[in-house]
Amino acid sequence: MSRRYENNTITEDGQLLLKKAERDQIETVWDRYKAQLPQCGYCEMGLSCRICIMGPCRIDPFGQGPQSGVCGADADIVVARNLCRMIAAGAASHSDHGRDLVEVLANVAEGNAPGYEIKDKEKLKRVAAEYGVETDGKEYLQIAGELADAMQEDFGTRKKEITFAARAPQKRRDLWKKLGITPRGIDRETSEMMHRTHMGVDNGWQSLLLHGMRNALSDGWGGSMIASEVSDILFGTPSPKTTAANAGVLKSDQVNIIVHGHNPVVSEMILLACQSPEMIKLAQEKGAKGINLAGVCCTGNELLMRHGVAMAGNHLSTELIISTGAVDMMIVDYQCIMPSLGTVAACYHTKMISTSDKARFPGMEHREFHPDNAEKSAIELVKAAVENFTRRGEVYIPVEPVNAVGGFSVETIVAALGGTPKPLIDAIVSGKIRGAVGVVGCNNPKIKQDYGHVTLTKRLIENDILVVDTGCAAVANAKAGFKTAESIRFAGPGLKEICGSLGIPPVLCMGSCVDNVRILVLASALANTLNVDISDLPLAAAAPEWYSEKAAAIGVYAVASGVYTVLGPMPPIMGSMNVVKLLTEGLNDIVGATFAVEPDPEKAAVLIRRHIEGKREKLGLSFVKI
Ligand code: SF4
Ligand code: MSK
Repeated sequence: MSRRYENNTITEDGQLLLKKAERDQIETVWDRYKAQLPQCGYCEMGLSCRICIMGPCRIDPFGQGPQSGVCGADADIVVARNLCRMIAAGAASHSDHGRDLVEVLANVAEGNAPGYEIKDKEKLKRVAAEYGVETDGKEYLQIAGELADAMQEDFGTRKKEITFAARAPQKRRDLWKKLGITPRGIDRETSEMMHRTHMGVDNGWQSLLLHGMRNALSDGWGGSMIASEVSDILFGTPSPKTTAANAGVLKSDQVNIIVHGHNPVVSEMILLACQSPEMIKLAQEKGAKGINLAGVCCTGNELLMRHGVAMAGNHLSTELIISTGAVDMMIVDYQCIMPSLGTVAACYHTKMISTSDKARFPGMEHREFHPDNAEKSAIELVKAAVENFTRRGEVYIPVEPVNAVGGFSVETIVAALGGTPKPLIDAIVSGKIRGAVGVVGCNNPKIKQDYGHVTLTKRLIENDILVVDTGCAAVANAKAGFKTAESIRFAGPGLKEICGSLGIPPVLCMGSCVDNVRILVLASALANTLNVDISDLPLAAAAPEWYSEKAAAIGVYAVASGVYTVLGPMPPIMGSMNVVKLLTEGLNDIVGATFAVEPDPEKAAVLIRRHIEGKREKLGLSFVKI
């Protein structure tokens, strides 16, 4: 295989499909990245500002040129403002996804969402109780309606604290209160962030960053947590499912439909339509053996968690999956969908469909999904995909799929432990498991695809550190074969023993990007059992290949919740040493956790191991000096 392809991705399917894409003269994300080089140094350092029309302005990092923008903002202010706007955009994205689910819940309650139902009634009651909704003697649909109303209030109504903040350990909540960063309302914190970063409002780089934490917390303990919980209520709380991953999940003799994006509202209906006997019969009439639904990115993770639907790839795979020529239809909702996909699809027979009123793409047909028409639209789309099967040309599916197990919700993990997190704590105390790390986030062409996720995960599990993963990292680790019962061979002796006795892999898939909140809930359960704060635990997070504003918000809510977080790619902050020092050192004294940036996953593994052993030492547990 040419070095050219090996430099872009570690995956075999990716390398083979890159070769095909080149032959088919398809421009990919790697070609476009190369064409952008060298990227703007001011922007990379966070030193350019285009917030107002007196600008755009640049601050000279070498001290030779201007040291402030036209308004007088210096490097610290410009860098902090830019970072805070990233956080606001990320928090808005995941939280707006959460709002869409609440609207579906409300429509189900009103009987306006045919095809949708309340799948997890017990969870509906549990969550309703957290919101103070009386459940005794009420019908489920009434509870659903009242819960949807109460959740809507978390978005906009003036409050002292959003509801799910009560899930955090008391010590953490007290700290947030002391710092004045308790999230009050989901939309409110994002809106205030945009206000503060307007020219002439908050020009304290420290106070801006403090509010950045509050804004991110409103996502982690608010919008995203609502998204995960309502998804479970509507579509079922995940439990372990066998599945498969990589481009080999496409089938040459079946109609292949790919769902891409984030929100399960569309993909769940597409799944039902694919299972319809009428559609399967139609597919057979057209010469196909059946209908094969697979996912890419997080909407795929949602289906994998609840139904074991296979994953064709992650963020950087999306163009390559189309270049197999085997995709009869790709249906997208929103987030992380490259605007290039329509152009790639035009080279093949693939039909591209956009479905959200807030997300349009060039080269895609727009078929808007709403709760009242979703069931009918899904059938129409699957029918169109089946009919498109007959237009297929040459198909190239270069690899066999890799088996995996997914679907580890907190409920499942606790059930596997016998109904309480105590066995996990015992394993940590005994040192058989040294700690746990959330490996999360995207792909980014600046890092060889999947190299960061897979290398870091491998190093952690072989050192007896349990890995939980989400998002594109979860797909990378599935493709790498870390998620079957046999994968315990990659684990160190202690982790191998524990996972072997529980029958679970050493890398547990906890879902999509919004499902990072499941990790927060698990961390809180561990902290509460031990009566300590999250920051006292031997835990860490890593986003080895992140690219997205949503990942910025996730990283900030992880740190603000007390979790040490190692980023692969450098965020645009190098223009201000004050901001860098605060994020990588100063936050330790403020929230008990910091960021580190380390693009080399081998070195990131050492940083994380050192951190975990340090926490073990502080807790009085056996520790190793690293
Ligand atoms: Fe320039 Fe200040 Fe306007 Fe930014 S806000 S563009 S630094 S004048
Ligand atoms: S899809 S946010 S590329 S993880 Fe959630 Fe993947 Fe990152 Fe999107």
